[in-house]
Amino acid sequence: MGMAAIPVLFRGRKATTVSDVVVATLLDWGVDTIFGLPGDGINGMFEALRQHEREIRFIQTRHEEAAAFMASAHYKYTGKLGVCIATSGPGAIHLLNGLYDARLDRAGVLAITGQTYTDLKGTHYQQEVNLVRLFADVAEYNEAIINANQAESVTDLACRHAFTKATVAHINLPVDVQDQPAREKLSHMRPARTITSAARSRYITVPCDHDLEQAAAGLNRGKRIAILAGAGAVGARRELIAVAERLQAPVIKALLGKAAIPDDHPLSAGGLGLIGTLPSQRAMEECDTLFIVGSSFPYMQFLPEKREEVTGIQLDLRPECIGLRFPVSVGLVGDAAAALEDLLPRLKKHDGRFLKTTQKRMRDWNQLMDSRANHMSKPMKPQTVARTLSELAPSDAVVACDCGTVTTWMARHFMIRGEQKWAMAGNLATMAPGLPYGIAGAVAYPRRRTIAFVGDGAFTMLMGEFATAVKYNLPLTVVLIKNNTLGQIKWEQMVFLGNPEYQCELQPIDFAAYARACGGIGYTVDDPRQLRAILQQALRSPKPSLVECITDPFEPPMPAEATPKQGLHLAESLARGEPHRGRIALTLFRDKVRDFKA
Ligand SMILES: Cc1ncc(C[n+]2csc(CCOP(=O)(O)OP(=O)(O)O)c2C)c(N)n1
Ligand SMILES: [Mg+2]
Repeated sequence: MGMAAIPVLFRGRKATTVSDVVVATLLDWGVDTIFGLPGDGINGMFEALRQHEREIRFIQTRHEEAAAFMASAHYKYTGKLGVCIATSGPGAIHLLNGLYDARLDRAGVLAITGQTYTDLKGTHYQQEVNLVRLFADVAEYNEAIINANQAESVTDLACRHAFTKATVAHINLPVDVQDQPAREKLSHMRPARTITSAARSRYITVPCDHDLEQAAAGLNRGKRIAILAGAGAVGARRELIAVAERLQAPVIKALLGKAAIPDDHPLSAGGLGLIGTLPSQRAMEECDTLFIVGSSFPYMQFLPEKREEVTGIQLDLRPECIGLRFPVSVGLVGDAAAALEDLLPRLKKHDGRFLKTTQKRMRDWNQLMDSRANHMSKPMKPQTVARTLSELAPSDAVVACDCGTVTTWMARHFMIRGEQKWAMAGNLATMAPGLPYGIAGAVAYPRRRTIAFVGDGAFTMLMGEFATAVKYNLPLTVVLIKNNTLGQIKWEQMVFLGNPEYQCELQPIDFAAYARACGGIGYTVDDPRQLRAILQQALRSPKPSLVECITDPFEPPMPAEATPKQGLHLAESLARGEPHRGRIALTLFRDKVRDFKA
């Protein structure tokens, strides 16, 4: 195929095949990194990528799911389009979980997949899966390229959708089409050819004056204002602080908004929800005005209960999200930084009583958290690991967190400061992205240290990617909480349902030895007195490192304020034959005694 093809000049580059056209179009969109794994359904594209290897860095993963997570994280950390590529059938199927993560958290990702030969399609040929149908739910733009003349426009539009709408786009290329000459005879007379371009516009959405006035009036009437900041507020730290300062409003952070303002900032009331702080919960209960900035925080039971008595005001980039979780009287549609800047001069300085109350509670809360994290006895507490890591992490560290009890420990005990970046799979809340996110962070920021905080269950799902980190010699440290259990679910079975745990125990793995087997550096620590020195070493390691932290499996990730019903459920599960009831009762009792002291 394609031997007789003569290169054509395409956007200033030589293109011989359709694959060259696709790659040249990606370059035009500023794509410099691509994550994936080859296969016989996508080899034409790989030849084009090989020819452009100096312009696009290829990161070869061990599993396509990881490639999709990396593309998602690439967008989350850098704001640049993430691209992943996989072969037809199985490779493409593997991408799906990572693509759903991107879709749910609004990360701009393009997925490129292969397909069987056009003349065999529909004949039950090997690896034939209808990928356009399969991707229909996850990809907002979703097209097969079946004709050479489509390649440019479809690739342009896929990039445009993914990038400008922060969503998932998918293009699917049959094997034979990948190798076709870059230009075919036109199949129709007029118009000659659809012309698209990679021209990007730098536009900023700002709310209109009328809405800003309304919002300011509502906020100026408020006596006890709470701000809920989410992912949309992350790029607007300066503006958010200025507005919160003027309103004397505590800033409560949804987990995706953890880096919106530093955790040690006097305005911060920490996180919200099951993994949140008590002061933020109290502020939600007591506020008369709730200002939501860039968040669609899903757990509505943690938002003010007395909806009629609380004025809701919301700022979001997407008009369809206004009023999504809480009734609002004013919706500001726009970019958080620009809108907050426009809002500021219209706001009057508020009285600081409500903020002071929250700040006093935060001091108590932080003391309680310190007491939970400062344990020098064995078994080591997972909180101690998160807190010590927080103290040692460079102020420009790139941080990734997986899903599990590890999320609670990081949410509460890792204090974001300085220029640290923070990402995780928020809305999909899937296990396994921790390591791939860490890799994507380290690829994008080779001069910083990237830290992936993961559980033993989640890490095991995509642990092959540690070899990827070694292959590219990335400045990555994996901090692994080894409790030999699917901790989060164990506690949910007990505390939410009152059942004894079932199928949560994990067969232990020597993860430090595994890290070394991959060619990286592996440490094991079970003594909190050695933790600091080992973490320090790992964070400076010249090769990718993994610290396996053996921690207390009986440490419960309890909500800031457990309900009596949850206590009852736990008691029930113990009574109904929870295998570890003795240890659990003891741990809980110790926690209670400590809390009283604190
Ligand atoms: C792909 C996937 N499967 C299952 C779940 C349900 N789930 C959420 S957390 C969790 C346990 C995680 O265990 P581990 O990684 O060991 O972390 P730990 O909770 O022990 O800290 C499970 C099974 C999920 N969120 N995603
Ligand atoms: Mg675990």
